[in-house]
Amino acid sequence: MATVEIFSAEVCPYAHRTRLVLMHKKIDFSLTEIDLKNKPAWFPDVSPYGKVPSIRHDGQIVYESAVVNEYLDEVFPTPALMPSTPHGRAMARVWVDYGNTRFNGAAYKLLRATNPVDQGPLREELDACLLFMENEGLRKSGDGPYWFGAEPSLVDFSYYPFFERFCNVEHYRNYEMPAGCTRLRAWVDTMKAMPIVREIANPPAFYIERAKAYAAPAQQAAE
Ligand SMILES: N[C@@H](CCC(=O)N[C@@H](CS)C(=O)NCC(=O)O)C(=O)O
Repeated sequence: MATVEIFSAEVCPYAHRTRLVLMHKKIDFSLTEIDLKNKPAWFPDVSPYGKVPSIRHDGQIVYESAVVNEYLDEVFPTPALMPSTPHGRAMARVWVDYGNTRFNGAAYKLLRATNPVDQGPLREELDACLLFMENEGLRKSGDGPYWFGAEPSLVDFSYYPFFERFCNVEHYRNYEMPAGCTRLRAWVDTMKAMPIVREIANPPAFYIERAKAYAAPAQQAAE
């Protein structure tokens, strides 16, 4: 039996985060794909919130991707995915939180806004989030190519899945990252080139098709 079981869904960026952490650390794991539209009756036993990802390790369940990833980093300490100083770790948690509470929401709100009148302020909100990540994050945290310098961290694996899905706002909202986000663009390229990222990456068409139901419901109804 594998050391860790992950309950996952291919489409889910949060599960994608944890899959990358498991792979980067070369943890022996098995993956159970959950159909989120038809969850198995036993799913609440392994995921009390009813969401992916969750993991089972040593007979115990851990859920919420940010918590799962820190748990994995603690239990399987090499290669370390948190900075070595208390302040570095605090900042890593700030950036994971920024993704969860601000950036991810801004991107999804724009994608879900089918009314063009609503889209203007949401574009500005997403611009502001990306510029904040560029200027307060990448430009202040080191020379790259990863978020905190030469080695990847939990911050890199927490953000990357949302950038693999960035094609959705580009496709459905004709959105472009602000021109000033040069470090962010270079960071995306660095992440996309990682062998583990490439191993499980999906092409833009995979995400664009799955986002259609909420990003372009009229288009879907017409088909
Ligand atoms: N805060 C959670 C979010 C996880 C999440 O929203 N997962 C979605 C799929 S992307 C899910 O399982 N949704 C099923 C549901 O809510 O019924 C985490 O970081 O793990």
